[in-house]
Amino acid sequence: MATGWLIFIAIVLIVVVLFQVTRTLDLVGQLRGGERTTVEMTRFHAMLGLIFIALGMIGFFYSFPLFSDRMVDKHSSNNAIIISKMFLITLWVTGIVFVITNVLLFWFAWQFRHRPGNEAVHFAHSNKLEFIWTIVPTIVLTGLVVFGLQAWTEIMGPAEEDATVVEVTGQQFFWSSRYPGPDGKLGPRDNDLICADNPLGIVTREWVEHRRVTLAGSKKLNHVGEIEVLQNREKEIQELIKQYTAIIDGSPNKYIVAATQDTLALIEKELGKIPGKITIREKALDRINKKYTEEYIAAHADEFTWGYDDPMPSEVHVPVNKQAYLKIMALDVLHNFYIPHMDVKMDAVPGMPTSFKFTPLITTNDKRQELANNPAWSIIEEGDDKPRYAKFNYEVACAELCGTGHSAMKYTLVVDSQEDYDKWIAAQASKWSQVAGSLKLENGFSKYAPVPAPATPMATTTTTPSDTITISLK
Ligand SMILES: [Cu+2]
Repeated sequence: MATGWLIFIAIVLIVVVLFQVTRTLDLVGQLRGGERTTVEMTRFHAMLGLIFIALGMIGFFYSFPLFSDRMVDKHSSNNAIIISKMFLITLWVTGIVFVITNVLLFWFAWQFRHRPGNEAVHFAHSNKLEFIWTIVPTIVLTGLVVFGLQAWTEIMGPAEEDATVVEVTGQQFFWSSRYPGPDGKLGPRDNDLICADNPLGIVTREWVEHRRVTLAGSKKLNHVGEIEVLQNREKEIQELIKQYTAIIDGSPNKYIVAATQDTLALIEKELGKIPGKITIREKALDRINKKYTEEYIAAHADEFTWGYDDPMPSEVHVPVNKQAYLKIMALDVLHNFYIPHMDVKMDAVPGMPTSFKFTPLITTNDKRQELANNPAWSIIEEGDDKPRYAKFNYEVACAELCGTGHSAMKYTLVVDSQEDYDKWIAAQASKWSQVAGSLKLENGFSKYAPVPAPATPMATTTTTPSDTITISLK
């Protein structure tokens, strides 16, 4: 640190000295007058330019080996290799152009400096020059774009047949993941079916009926739907407004009046929002009723069973050295699924599924072993019993500012050996089939019976938590 400051101060002093020398020469020249001084000054300045570019170039090339260890981490995925290859190609091309143009710039200033009898050539236009400086960059840039497109398709193109498919969904402020179960198929999703019990809106016969019941209510199940709850709340507030207004008009106590006015303002605000909430639910119910007719359900009977066996684990696991294909979605605002170690980053956009693929090259365990050699990772932090490397995990971070909880929106990626992965996914699937089994229809529709919860008029988003369905709420 101290050396850095010393070098900085030395450079500043050299600049000051040069400035003073120039000024002195200038003043001496003014005293002497005439052409000789101009020639000397120009020569001096052109020389400074040459020194500048020479030192600059030495510094430029010296910095590469000096900082190379800080530039790229050891590659943890094939994407890192693809991207750093592209980066190196671009660096070489632009580096060569940079060196040639800058050396020429200062060399020309030296070579063609003012000298007595030296006349500059003037020409207004040259087709040949225009042609050269249009064609050469065009060819070079086209080449770079083609390399870029190649890298793009390698990361974004269709996945291999046997790739591990994972669906991740971002919402304020967490990630959830879903795997195709033993049937190898991810169940379809529908945002209209999203409720507290079915946070991803997975489409099965039961979830469709569940959402109908939670929206419209059911006499048979003794359950009041969300729409009715809201309507009741609306009436309740209107009644309260009358009572509060009477208090405000009639009370002689100014403190009671003020407090009542505050409460009144709050419930009026709530009342203002209710019609919008009702409309959203009515529209969703309308779409559900129009779409999921008995004929539609019968025609898609197969598809509607895919969702039963899809495990939704609390972290993403993928096997090493095998392609992983990630389907990315968002439920509310823009998020971004970013795994720094794997060099993958993708926006999660509501209403527009995105995807990418990558092949992890080193398991989490091997990465820990690798980090054990790094002094910074070998320390045991206060309050811990293990060194840092033992707790290393590939971290997924939301890379799109998405609200107040953005910084906490993290997730874990575990790269397993094929053997470990097979065990893990089998355990997930069997765990899931036990709970999801209770969702399946046994003797037709009547088997489905959400346990009705007493409707609470204060709650505006009441759903029916039921023994058979809350399992998806992990
Ligand atoms: Cu986010």
